[in-house]
Amino acid sequence: MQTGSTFHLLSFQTDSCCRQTTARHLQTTVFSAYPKSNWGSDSKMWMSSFARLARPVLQKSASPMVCKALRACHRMELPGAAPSFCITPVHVRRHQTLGSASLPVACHSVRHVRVLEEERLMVVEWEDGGQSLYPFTWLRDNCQCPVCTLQSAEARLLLLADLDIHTGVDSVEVTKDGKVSIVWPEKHMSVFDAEWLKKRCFSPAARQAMREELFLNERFYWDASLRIPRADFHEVLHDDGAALAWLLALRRVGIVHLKGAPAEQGQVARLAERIGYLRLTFYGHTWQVQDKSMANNVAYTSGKLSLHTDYPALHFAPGVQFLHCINQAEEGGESEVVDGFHMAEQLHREDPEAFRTLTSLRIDFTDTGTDYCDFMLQSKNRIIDVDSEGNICKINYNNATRDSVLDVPLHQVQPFYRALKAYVDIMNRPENVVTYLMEPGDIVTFDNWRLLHSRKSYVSRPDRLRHLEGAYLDWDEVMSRLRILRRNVHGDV
Ligand code: OGA
Ligand code: NM2
Ligand code: ZN
Ligand code: ZN
Repeated sequence: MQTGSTFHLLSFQTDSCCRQTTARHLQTTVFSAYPKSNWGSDSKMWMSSFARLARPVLQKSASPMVCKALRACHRMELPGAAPSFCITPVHVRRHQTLGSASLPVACHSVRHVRVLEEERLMVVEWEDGGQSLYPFTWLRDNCQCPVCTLQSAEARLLLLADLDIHTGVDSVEVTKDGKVSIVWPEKHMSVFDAEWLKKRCFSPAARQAMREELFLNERFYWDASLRIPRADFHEVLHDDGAALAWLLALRRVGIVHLKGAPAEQGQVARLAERIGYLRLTFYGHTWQVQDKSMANNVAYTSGKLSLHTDYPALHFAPGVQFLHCINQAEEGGESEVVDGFHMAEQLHREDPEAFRTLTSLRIDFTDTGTDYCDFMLQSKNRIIDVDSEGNICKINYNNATRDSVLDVPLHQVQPFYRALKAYVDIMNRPENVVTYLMEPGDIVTFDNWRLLHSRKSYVSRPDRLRHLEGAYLDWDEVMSRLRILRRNVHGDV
């Protein structure tokens, strides 16, 4: 998968004025913004994005799941506040998927089943005319019977030592209740549910749909025109629909403001408990951002913090960050955020050489001190991390903890600085930066693998000490809660 380029698309808002937007208008906007030459190969992907984007506006054609998530999204708007879940204009990553979150739940019936002996494949022909192929080995490995599966744990009992990876089959048939049954040479029998098989089809499209359903990797890229999604703190704590909308936006947009928390310590821990558990680091279970004497971190001063991700001194930086404003400074202390993935993609387009440098060199970070206990961290991280398919997946950059040890060949030192400057210059452009001022009771929740955040310097007065409380979580736990909420709210996944 190439690293996707972005397309300036459409004005997409879920506020009342935009709900009046007609399908025709949206369609025109979407397609006129999309390079015509790409309509052919990508039109399917594009239509799925279109459906996903347009549905909140159209509502009519939405699946029950999307409708419910939507209703929850609308609840995210606060009375009297500016419409919150607005992304105008949106950059949507070209790598879009057939996200099953927006796919209607279909009923798949088996018309016929047969085997290809030579290839050791079972062929399922579906009522809708499509067909799926399943390797014998995979079918035997995934037998769902109580001997092969511990049903209470939904976990495999069958040992790999007992799996014949060259197995044949004796017979296959469609049962009266529409399932697929297989008799194996050792006379063991497996019965597979049609819907279960369909979801596990090995076609690229089915795999992509499943991947999106499980991991929700589709993202909305944004710039300075983003209106940060908002939700009510207490609603998120007590209402599953609101919590689901919060986490969906956190995943797709990367940042959500929660309003209305009590302006006292302990709230980020409550919020973390809504998900599961928080991520302990050397700065404690939660940590207090204040101007401290003998500060063990530049964050604990009143100075400016340039755009950074937290904790690149760890090889596995925290995926999600909560920052709760308990007290704001009288002067200064404003916050800024940028979409680090979008900025990296822009760098790729403008300066591919710099992009290659930042995605290949492993840069040293360090953090030494005492807090929860004493620590002496060293890490080597790529500032722009890409996965095996070339997709940007994590930003690791804090200029304060970037080590003076720079373990790169001499001739790459200057190119490294040039590349880093190019990336930082792009993210500092006013058209890319969203600025806001946190007020007591606000909690900003954001994707620490994707966003870079900063703070302007502030003036601390003894009677009005600036105080934020922070906590980290990891994406595994957040995604786990998101899947459970989706299942509970929609009951169909
Ligand atoms: C931090 C940080 C932001 C702020 O503590 O890492 O980014 O507004 N703080 O103080
Ligand atoms: N704090 C806020 O990378 C960093 O050191 C970020 C972490 C001190 C927990 C700051
Ligand atoms: Zn079995
Ligand atoms: Zn920070």
